[in-house]
Amino acid sequence: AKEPVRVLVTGAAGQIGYALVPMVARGAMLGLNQPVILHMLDIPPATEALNGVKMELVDAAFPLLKGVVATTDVIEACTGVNIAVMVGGFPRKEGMERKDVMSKNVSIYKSQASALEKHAAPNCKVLVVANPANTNALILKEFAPSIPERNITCLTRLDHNRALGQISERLNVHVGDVKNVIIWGNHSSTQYPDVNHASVKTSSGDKPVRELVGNDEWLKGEFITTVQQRGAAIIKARKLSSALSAASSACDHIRDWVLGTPEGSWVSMGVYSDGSYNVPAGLIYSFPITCKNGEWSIVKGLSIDDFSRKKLDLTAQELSEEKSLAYSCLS
Ligand code: NAX
Repeated sequence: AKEPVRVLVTGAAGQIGYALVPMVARGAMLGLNQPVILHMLDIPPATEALNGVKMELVDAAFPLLKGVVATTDVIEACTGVNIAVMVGGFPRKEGMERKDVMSKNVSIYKSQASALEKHAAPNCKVLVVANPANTNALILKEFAPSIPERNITCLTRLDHNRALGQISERLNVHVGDVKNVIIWGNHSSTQYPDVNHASVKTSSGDKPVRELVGNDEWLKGEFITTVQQRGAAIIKARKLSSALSAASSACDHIRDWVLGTPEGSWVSMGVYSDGSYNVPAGLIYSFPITCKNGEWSIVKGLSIDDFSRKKLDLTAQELSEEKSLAYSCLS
């Protein structure tokens, strides 16, 4: 039998946590033949709620779930974990300054970085979900210097999946037949959802999305803003932010990273920039990514037109500003 993989979920008593832990326990993240041990971390005010989630995990009698650690102790939570999904963070509340929210998250990610560095399993893979996701991941990277930078990523797969969903609805094709959209940049409203290299599988081969849609005005306008603002639309409808789609996309992100992307297709992941596509090195930026043998690589050599170039630069600019703001919170 396979050894269980230890999966940490921080913020596990929250909304996304509640949707995510049963998916992990059912094999949606690591496969249907991979046993798991869940490590759930939250903060002391959420202790009771966290224990409630643990009770439900026991009650669900998941065959793949070999153990549950539910704790408010960061070290206990991080010890021996192979995968860390960082969902816990400080939310922006009405009337708060950006800098105050940043400062709270910088201190959370700084201390959790140290705990992961000291106590996680070697080669632990980290996915940051909590906002500001790219910059939280960057802080985590800076304060866990012995964790290889290729092991620290942030979630833009939800935005990627939203883009696939919009194309599928527009063309009335199955979402599984749409591939190779790209989310560039920040998980924020400056992100650039790009369909210039996307295609749809048809009975007569793959066809470019741009050709099938045949309406550049929609692709350059409403499509982009719908994807950028989808999070706000969900909040308006549900009075709560996206949770099941975020949890499902987090599973997609880790599954593809560990088990590989299908031949000929890529996904979007926030990763440490190496300067590809003239994106400043040293930012956590979302790129088109393929994965193989547990390692990701940036898809190189795609053509970038003038329209796209401006959008790639704009979201990089925002990330550079966030980085400066985060650093100013450290002093
Ligand atoms: P909730 O407020 O429901 O849950 C957050 C949980 O984190 C709470 O239980 C809280 O007690 C816990 N927490 C706070 N500080 C902690 C700490 N220091 N250590 C451990 N746990 C801590 O928020 P939820 O809706 O679950 O969203 C979680 C995060 O995901 C938010 O930051 C949100 O902005 C972000 N999102 C990111 C997305 C992405 O695509 N990257 C999409 C969905 C979501 O908006």
